[in-house]
Amino acid sequence: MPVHNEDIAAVFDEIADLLEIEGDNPFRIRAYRNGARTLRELGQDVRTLVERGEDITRLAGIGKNLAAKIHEILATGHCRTLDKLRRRLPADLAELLKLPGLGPKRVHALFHELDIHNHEQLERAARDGLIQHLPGFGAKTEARILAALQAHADTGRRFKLAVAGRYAEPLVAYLKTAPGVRKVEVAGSFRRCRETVGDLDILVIARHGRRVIEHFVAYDEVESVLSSGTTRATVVLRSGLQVDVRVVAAVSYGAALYYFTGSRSHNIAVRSIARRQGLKINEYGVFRENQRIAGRSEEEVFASVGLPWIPPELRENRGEIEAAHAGLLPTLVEAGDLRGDLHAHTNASDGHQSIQIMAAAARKHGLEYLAITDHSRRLTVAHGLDSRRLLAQMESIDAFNAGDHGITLLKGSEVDILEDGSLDLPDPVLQRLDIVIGAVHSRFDLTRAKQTRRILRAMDHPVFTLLAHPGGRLIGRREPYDVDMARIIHHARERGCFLELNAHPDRLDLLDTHCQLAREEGVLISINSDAHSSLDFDNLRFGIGQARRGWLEKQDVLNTRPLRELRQLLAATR
Ligand code: DGT
Ligand code: CA
Ligand code: CA
Repeated sequence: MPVHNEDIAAVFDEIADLLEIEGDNPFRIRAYRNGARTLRELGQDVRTLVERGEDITRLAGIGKNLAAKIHEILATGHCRTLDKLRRRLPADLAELLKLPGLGPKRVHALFHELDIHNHEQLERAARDGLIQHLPGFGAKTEARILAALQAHADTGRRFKLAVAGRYAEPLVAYLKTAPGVRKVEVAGSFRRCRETVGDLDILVIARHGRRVIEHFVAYDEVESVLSSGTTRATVVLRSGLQVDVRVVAAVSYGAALYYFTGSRSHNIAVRSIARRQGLKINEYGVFRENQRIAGRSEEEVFASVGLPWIPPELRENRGEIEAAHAGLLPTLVEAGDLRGDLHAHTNASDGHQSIQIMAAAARKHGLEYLAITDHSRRLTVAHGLDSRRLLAQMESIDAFNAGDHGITLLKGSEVDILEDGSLDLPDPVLQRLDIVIGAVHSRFDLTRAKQTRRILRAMDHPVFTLLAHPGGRLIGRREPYDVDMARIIHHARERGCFLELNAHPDRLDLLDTHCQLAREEGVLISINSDAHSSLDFDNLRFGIGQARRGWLEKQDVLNTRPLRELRQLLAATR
């Protein structure tokens, strides 16, 4: 059975979770998490590297111990350390970690204090009011746990876009090797770049459907076949991801791609326009009476109802049809438009690499400038920088910029916004930076009024440049904090500062709808990688996808500006 990076990363994450629940050494726990992250972000399968005999300990975060475990998992499909941990702890305990708001520390308390190790026991204890009395919990947390259990029961599992991509890519390559296949494309929410996808919808052009379907259901990652016919099949992969494959003829391809790209509500709106024109749209084509008038390409389908082609990311029935009619569709920002990245970490705080290595990687990614923005002192878990260390880093950056490296580094800090809205470094130090990113990393539980006031106050600081990950969510793990985002966007405009769209696939924060709002208000958005390693610049593409969903054009994005212009804009915030 092929083992993917994701499988090994999941093993490492589970080890880290279980160690943390047991209360093990934080450094050991972090080593596993870092290893998992490296694997997830590696551009190729680690299996290939190992097969080629390469030394994988040169990867960031992979030491001797983790390298040995990777070899073990590749060779045996098992990891004895994990097996042992699992035997020591109840089997379903790790499931509790998936509930928003429950980290290993809390699960540790639930397990050791109340002997809770599954959803049912948790729900019973929460209903009985036992949880609010545990140290580190409270009535609010208890209520939130109940709500999370409810939400968990309601929604099936969704996959983060980046994770779904890791399964989609090899599967698409595999389908292309089926007999008679001319084209394979992923439609659905994946093509619309939604932050999470429920299932993959794959379209194939081929003459003989049956052979393609036989090939598909024989894919070695298929766990179960839910349905299978002559032109379509639905399977579940070992990862739990469901995949629909449909084989269509070339004359219908555009219509099928259009139909299965969705969204549902966009399709319905366009179909009613078609109906008014006496046309019928379905996945086989556009028909007048029983005559097919379009269907080969999406452009043809749109043109048949009098519309220009609409980019998939906009197809959410949020005004794109009206805009298309009026000739007012935005020219969406593209990956190649980015000139720099304004949020990156080094090994001075919780990043993995030096300033030099990060700069070289950013340059290789085609960027002209990179802001080094390590954490401030308050974030001790991330080894945040105090004034002295930050000043020393600024000197290294000056020294770097004095050389000729084909990229300019900007001096920055991701400074904690404290509970009262003040910033976690003294003004004289902040004033010497090119860029000050304010970030909320604590007290996510403040009331809406207090959280909003806290952030507005931080933005009022004369050196404040931009607000990091404005909503504070971690997809599938932590809900955004409660805050009046419309007010924050409006305030950014008045104050003349910027908002970040954090491109990390676990964040994708600013939300698409808030990007749209920011654009309407004229607030520039910075699409930032928040890179913690040299591989993370690849994540910028997810930020681009999200920005496109938020209707952003090149001119709406701060870091599409050349350095000179950027400097002027930064200076104007002060
Ligand atoms: P997901 O999978 O939940 O992330 O979201 P989608 O958008 O990929 O939804 P999915 O997989 O259920 O269906 C794929 C596309 O097929 C959907 O975006 C639009 C189209 N579609 C599915 N069912 C219907 C329907 O009942 N009416 C219309 N108009 N389109 C549909
Ligand atoms: Ca889907
Ligand atoms: Ca589907």
